[in-house]
Amino acid sequence: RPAEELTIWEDARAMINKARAEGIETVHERLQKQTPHCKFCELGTSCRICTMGPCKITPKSPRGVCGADADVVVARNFGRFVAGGAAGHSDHGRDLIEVLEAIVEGETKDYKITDEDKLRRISAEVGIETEGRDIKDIARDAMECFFGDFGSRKKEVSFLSRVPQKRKDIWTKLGMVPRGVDREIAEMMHRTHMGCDNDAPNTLLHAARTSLADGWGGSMIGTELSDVIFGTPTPSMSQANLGVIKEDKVNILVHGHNPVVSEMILAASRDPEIVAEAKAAGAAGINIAGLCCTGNELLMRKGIPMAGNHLMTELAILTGAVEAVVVDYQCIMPSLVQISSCYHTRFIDTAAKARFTGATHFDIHPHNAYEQATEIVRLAVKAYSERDASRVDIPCEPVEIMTGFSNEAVISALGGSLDPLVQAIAAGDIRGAVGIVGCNNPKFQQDSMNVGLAKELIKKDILVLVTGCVTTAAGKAGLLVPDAIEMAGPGIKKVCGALGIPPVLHYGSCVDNARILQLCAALADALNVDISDLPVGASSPEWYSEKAAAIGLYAVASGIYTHLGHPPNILGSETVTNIAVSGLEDLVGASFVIEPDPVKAAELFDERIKAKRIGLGL
Ligand code: BF8
Repeated sequence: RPAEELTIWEDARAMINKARAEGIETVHERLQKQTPHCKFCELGTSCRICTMGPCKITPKSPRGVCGADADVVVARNFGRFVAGGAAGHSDHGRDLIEVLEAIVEGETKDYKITDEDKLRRISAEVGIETEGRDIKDIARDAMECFFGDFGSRKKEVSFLSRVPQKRKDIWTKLGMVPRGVDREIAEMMHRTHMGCDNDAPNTLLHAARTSLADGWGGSMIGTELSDVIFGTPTPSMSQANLGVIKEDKVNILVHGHNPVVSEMILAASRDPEIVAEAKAAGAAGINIAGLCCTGNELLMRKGIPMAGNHLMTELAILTGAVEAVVVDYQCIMPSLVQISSCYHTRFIDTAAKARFTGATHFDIHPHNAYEQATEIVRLAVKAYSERDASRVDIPCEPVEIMTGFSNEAVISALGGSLDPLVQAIAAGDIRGAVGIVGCNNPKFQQDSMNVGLAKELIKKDILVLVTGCVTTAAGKAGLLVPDAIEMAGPGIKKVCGALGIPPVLHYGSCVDNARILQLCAALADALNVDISDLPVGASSPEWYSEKAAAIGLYAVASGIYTHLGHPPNILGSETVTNIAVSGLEDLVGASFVIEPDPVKAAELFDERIKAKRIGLGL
């Protein structure tokens, strides 16, 4: 298919065409070779859970060898899918606790507690005594508390202290209170073993519980401790698109999710000795740019520019100007190793749990992180001399973006409380808010829905918050700058114009969706209602990953109406599908809605928000 059909972006089109001219395969060619996909897998009706099978459910053979019908098979598959996503986010969160542990135990000089106030604040929230105590003692208690949230000895994860009582009551009634992160994930694996949970609705309730352990547990811990260790984001300006890669500099792209590695690469790139080495090699300096969520982490806290989102990761290397891609984990296509090998690009992996055949491995831990990072940056400097100038093509100039909207930053911009936001919502200037989050998926024209939906919503005076890969999409579309109010309705224009902020706010990485959960909880408390009563929604238009499914489900289970651009692989069960798109509404006050057209999706949000505003008497 022509590049114009695959993506809305000029920089991506140029690189797709370059790949084709150079005979380099990308995700788009591989998708074509994999199409048509297995129908049973698409419907969720193939089962590979035991060796009496594998089975597929058909009209002629409506039960697997064990006797499971389509409902059970689909629910089991979906449950494990969500558990995979919850595990990814939460294991990331655990890595932050381990860094905090290394700080507390004096095992690292490379990391420190940067935001002591935040550590005191979140510790108090989870019941730790903070008054008059040394910060290291508080940190030790926080570390123990959060490690405990992963285990089996608690009745609920600690940040449930942030959940409105009405919501907690719903979860208690449904047996959905998340007790421990690892516990819910392990129990999901247990329940979906042959011969356990053979009742689809019951399996789905536990899938929801597992996702809540992610959103209010693993992800929230990840976000909050990242702020404690690396600083709580404040608004700043940066740039996005492939134009952030600089022809005259040593370019290092950081890719993956956890700021633990990328922050060290950034620090090492500023080491005067290494910068001098880069200059001696003929470069004007060292340039760090982000991809995907670790890019979001550096963008939020340090204003580091964003080279691209998920479907830009292969294409960024095709500029021919990337000396090194340094990865931690998640959403890193293994194809990046092959594409790097077509150029002088060094592909470096850093996590024992995410090794890539053909990569150069650096084993990064809290005690050696900075020293390893300096070696990595030096490798990139060395690679610079091997760059083939005739193959370099940086196809555009970067666009400006505003970033750094943590809840703390928003509250401070509002003068110290959420009241002005509540008033703007009550007055109807801001009619509601929708978080647009998640991925790219080569099954869709890249970013057409991510951008299309954001544009439609702000026109309707619905504030948009973006995280994950939607960030770069919104940024490239010019939506992340204060001037973008010109594309918004009159109410948003008035409120965001007065505050000097964009109508689309960058709220961070995918684990940072926990920030949006916290904001919703605070708004519900301010209005003395449940989260499901708020005029808010969530959307993941172009999602692909297990993590996005976990996010979608914890949003719904938290009472937030959630739109997806395409369904998960559940359509083979009417029972499961009906629960997802309507049954959950009765149980948790929100459900999923599937709509591939961004204009129609915006209309659905509009109707929902209208109804919720009427419900609140607005
Ligand atoms: O966690 S948005 S493609 S990079 S899964 Fe992955 Fe999706 Fe991007 Fe971040 Ni989130």
